[in-house]
Amino acid sequence: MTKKALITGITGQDGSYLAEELLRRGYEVHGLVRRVALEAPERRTERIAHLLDKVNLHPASLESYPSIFHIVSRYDFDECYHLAAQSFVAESFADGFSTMNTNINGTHYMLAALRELRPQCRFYFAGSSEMFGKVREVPQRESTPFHPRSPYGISKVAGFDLTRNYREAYHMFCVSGILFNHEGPRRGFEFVTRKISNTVARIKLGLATELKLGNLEAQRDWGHAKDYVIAMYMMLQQSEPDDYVVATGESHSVREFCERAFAEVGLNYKEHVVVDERFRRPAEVDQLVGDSTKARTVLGWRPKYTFDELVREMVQSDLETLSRTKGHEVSKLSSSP
Ligand code: G4F
Repeated sequence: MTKKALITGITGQDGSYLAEELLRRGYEVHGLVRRVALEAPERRTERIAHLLDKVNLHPASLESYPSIFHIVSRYDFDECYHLAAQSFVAESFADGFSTMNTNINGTHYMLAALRELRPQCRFYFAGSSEMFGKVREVPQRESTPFHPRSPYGISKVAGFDLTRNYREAYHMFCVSGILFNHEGPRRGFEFVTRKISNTVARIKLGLATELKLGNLEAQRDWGHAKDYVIAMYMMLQQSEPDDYVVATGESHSVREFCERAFAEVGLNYKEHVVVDERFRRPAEVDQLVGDSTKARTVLGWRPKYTFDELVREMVQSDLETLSRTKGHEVSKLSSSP
């Protein structure tokens, strides 16, 4: 029988790659989206524009239990991937209350609705390496204690604890993926990798001259989102529910990311990157690097993309998109009277 999956956050980077992966595997894919997304689909469902006739979108809000309950009551879901969240760490410092509300209550609502209506549905929670925060050991693995450093990180620890509690208390198949940073050409512009790749392309095309960044020394374990959604799927196919770290095991600084991205188009980052204190955070997570031995041995997961391939794909993709737009603008200008 065709399996039914529900993805919250289907319009985001991970949701769009996951929807593609599940459709490829023959799933009936449902997505929970905010009503505004359905009202302005050309902008808000951009990442899944090519899938719109293949997926079923349902309006609901993570802040409203009745709206979630209603969707869950209508379909007999086999799997639920809960990816929706306020996921920008800097924004969580600006408005910690909204981040906590959406991320903690939203997760609790999903779990409570599933427990009530679909206790057999397998549940994936998008945990984060931000939960390790001020890291207690290097590299970080499943047993590393959490020490979150932002309202976002705190909300993810709460979501992780809720997920484990539903597993232990109600014997539901609930798992958390502790995913380290995962990027790609569909990444939002507010995150550092996309900010860099996009600005590099703009500088190359003469549309900008400088790139303003905060902490250049922060180190992250950057993988490709396409590889990471496969790990999510694998976690829900196991015989027993468990939590897994998903990471490449390689760490690079923001500075190194800049160096590689500018080099990709033959430029020197030192001539364009400017440190702007406004982009520093009140509390920083200095170094993240994951040990994904458990995911590699138990799930058989491993990343395909290297760091260089990731940076290249992001820069080239932005260059192509912007060149097309720029070409379009130039031809519009030359054809105007
Ligand atoms: O790209 P970022 O904003 O990602 P961050 O904070 O590591 O969080 C991302 O990964 C987590 C997984 O570990 C997710 F849970 C989370 O939802 C999100 O996807 O920042 C990366 C680093 C930080 O140290 C930041 O301080 O880059 C540094 N940075 C330096 N200048 C900057 C900038 N970050 C941003 N966004 N913008 C800057 O101008």
